[in-house]
Amino acid sequence: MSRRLLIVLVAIAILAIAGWQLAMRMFMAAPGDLDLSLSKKSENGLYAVSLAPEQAPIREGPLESFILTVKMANGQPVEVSRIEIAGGMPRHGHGLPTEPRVTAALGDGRYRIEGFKFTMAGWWQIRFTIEAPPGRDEADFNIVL
Ligand SMILES: [Cu+2]
Repeated sequence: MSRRLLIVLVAIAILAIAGWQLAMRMFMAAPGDLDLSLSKKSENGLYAVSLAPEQAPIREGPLESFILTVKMANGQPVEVSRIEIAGGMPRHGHGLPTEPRVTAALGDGRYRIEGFKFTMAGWWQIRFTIEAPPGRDEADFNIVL
């Protein structure tokens, strides 16, 4: 093998490794401007929704539960008839590995939601769809592990 060919091959290998590392960083990283707030208005402004992990910090691996609090946007109580839960990792194109569900209505608009399992580090998104007399509305939360 000529010295020149060897240099070209080494350069290609270095570029390939750097490219791979950059790709992996993109794959793992959450966008820098991600909204990490755990209290917000639902998308159409109907409800004030907040999410509190029952264990802190949220860990990769074990089952996790949250308390979701739903009120009218002005803070008044609302009779929630249904909460749907969806989510996943937007950068990875996969959903939640488990099917979390509401296991208790605790009063004052608070609901315990159990059965989340964050199987990988990175950016997770959780979407709650809330049904109540004022209408159906969604709230998305971002969690970065
Ligand atoms: Cu993933």
